[in-house]
Amino acid sequence: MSARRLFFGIGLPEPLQQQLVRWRAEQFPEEAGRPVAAANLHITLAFLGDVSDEKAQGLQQLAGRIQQRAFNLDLDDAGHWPRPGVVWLGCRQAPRGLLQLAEMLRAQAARSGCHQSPQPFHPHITLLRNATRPIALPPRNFHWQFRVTHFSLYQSLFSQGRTRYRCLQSWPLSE
Ligand code: 2AM
Repeated sequence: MSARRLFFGIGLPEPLQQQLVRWRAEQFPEEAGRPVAAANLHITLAFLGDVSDEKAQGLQQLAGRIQQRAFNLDLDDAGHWPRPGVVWLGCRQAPRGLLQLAEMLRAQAARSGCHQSPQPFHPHITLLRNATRPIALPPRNFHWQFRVTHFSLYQSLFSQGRTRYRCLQSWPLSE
């Protein structure tokens, strides 16, 4: 049976992706880690793993029933997780709408048999990978805000040494 590697997430507006990539190039030396491609910058809400088409359909139906209001997201925090080698951007105070949305998707995923990490949800945008060595983080004088008006289901594809995320379906949040 075919299975696809899927996750629910929030994409970033393209101009913001471009801004973040420019800022990252100014702030981090090349040897700090492997930069994530601009088009791949996103926030994961629930990682599903390898999922059959049948299970994916069920999860898509459940996602369509979620009723959640749009919210603003402030990107004003950054950090480094040396063990997975991730440098990330996030928010000092995650909006309640974001936490509720992730909580619902993660609960639906768990009930559908997709293993969910027991670690608390820490919303983040991965900026650099393979960043396992100590690194100086930029001063926290940055702040971007964007409005989250929808969430999406993505397929993670890996070919010719590159990861690409394909958006399979999006669901609007109410205004
Ligand atoms: P990361 O950026 O912190 O690595 C697609 O792989 C997305 O799902 C990434 O944003 C990744 O988060 C997230 N993810 C969460 N748990 C994962 C896992 N067990 N394996 C791979 N990716 C995972």
